[in-house]
Amino acid sequence: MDQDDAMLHEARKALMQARRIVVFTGAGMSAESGVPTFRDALTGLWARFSAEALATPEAFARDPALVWGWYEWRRARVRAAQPNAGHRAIAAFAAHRAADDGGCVTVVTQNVDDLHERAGTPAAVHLHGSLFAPRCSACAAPGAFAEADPLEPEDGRHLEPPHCAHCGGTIRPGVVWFGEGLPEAAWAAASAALGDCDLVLCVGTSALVYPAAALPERAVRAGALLVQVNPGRTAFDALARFNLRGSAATVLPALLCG
Ligand code: BV8
Repeated sequence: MDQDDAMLHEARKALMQARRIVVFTGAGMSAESGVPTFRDALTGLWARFSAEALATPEAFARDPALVWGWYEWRRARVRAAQPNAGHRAIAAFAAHRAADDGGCVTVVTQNVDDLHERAGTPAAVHLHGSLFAPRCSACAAPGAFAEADPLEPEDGRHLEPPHCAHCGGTIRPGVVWFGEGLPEAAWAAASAALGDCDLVLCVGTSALVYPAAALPERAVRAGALLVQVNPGRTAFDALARFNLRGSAATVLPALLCG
């Protein structure tokens, strides 16, 4: 058994012994579904911008059509994508645990796609919102998309956002932009789950964005064990008991369903 297999085997034992597990995911979780990671989503029209520059209330105020076009391009990519074997392994593992009362599994994600839900994880906690929950930037009323199925050109386009049926305000994406606070309910649910877990499984995150990245840190300080799945190095490497260097769709089925 080579070293990687030995580590996978030990990580699996730790998962089997854990009772309260949180799966904490980032953009890498959806990469093998064809959804570009946050920084990779800067192609075509947006290639000259930084993600942090586009995903801000200031950018939307300055050029709503540029930002709305970016989010409709990303929504089109997600609608064309399918959950991968990693998403499905998490959903199956959680269902299995719930069925044989082997403890609870909570999924907390930084992703704004709906691939956890489409894989069968109904109650994923979205810390940074969703691409599928537009709202009015003036009265916060839920908004509607002009097209249910956006057909966005490969290189993107400027696209005027729709207007609110109630107050005529500009509809904005239902995501959390840099400089904005996280949704209170999601933050409370994630803090409670990570504050009380005995194992956190971090998948496909660079662990650079706060306050989200502080949650697994806090869990480890409270005694939880951190298992990481990522082909690259991240800010969580030093915190992790097991660093499984591989992709979500290849490692998670072996780790959770092997
Ligand atoms: C706030 C939604 C105040 C929008 C997102 C403390 C220290 C430093 C900075 C700050 C701090 N506190 C606050 C800040 C500022 C800022 C911040 O963190 N900046 C960073 C960049 C330094 N935080 C904020 O602004 C937050 N708000 O603080 O508000 C406030 C408080 C109260 C009241 C009012 C105001 C808001 C942050 C949320 C921003 N929104 N998303 C959108 O999606 O458009 S963040 C967005 O970027 C994602 O949601 C995600 O969180 C992040 C991207 O990170 P990852 O998901 O990790 O993805 P990344 O591309 O970086 O890495 C991919 C990883 O996957 C890599 O490791 C790679 O190796 C791996 N990988 C690749 N392929 C695979 C894989 N892994 C597995 N399998 C594969 N196949």
